Amino acid sequence: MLKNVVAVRRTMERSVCAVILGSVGALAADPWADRVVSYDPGQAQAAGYGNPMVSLGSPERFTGESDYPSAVTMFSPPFGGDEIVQIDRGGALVVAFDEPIVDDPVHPYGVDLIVFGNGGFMDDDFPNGRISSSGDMFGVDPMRVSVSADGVYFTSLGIFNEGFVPTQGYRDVGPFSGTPGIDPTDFTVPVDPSLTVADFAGLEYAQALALYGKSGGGTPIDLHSSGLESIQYVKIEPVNELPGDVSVEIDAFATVPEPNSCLGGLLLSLTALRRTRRS
Ligand SMILES: [Ca+2]
Ligand SMILES: [Ca+2]
Repeated sequence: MLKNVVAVRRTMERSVCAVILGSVGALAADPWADRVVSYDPGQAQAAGYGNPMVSLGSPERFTGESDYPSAVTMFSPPFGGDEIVQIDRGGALVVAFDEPIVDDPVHPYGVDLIVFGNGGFMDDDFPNGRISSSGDMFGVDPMRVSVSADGVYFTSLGIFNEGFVPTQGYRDVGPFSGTPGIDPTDFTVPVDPSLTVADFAGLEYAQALALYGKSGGGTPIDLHSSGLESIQYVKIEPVNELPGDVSVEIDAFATVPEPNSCLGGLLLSLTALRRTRRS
């Protein structure tokens, strides 16, 4: 439901200042999706949101560079056509990772994969950042997530909420900061998957941030129900059996690194390499 998101953004009246962003380069190994295998935009994908390559690489930490620059926060999700890709009714996006994503029960909360969309909380006290007592959100859409080890046979993990928990790019920025922070969140740390919208309802920004910890949000996904030891392919589809606008927007995919790792992603890839050699 992209239109609502853009509409909300366009009606926001706030100071706009030009920001030149230095790129935040990924360190060493890469926890993000590496290749687009296929993309079918579906029936009525919104113009300007049809580039699946934007789902590769890191989730966004900053958005709206050309018109409404803002740090990505729980109130200010990414909205650019160079940041998110839309999948409408009947469509699908399939991405591949170079390294296997392992179903590892010792991952935090058992979460192995995190999917980032474009959901956000409505600000009940704009621009100070307070979630309404009913937890009103925008951009959140149900999505079907399927996974595969070989790219041929896919197993559905079920339906998840794209956009919940909203992406948070930094721990030290205001709800609509026009400049990036200096304390980035960790997009490979999942939020507690038992969190619901009700847990956020009525919270002030700082209180809601506390529920993230170091996490940058995203939809936390446990691969366990697939029955697969590891996977390398992820498919995202709208829930086509629902009426109305079923479109889904995807910013990025992240893997959760092996625990007890001081170098996080680097060791994740070494582990994957070792497993590959053993098999
Ligand atoms: Ca969405
Ligand atoms: Ca993106």
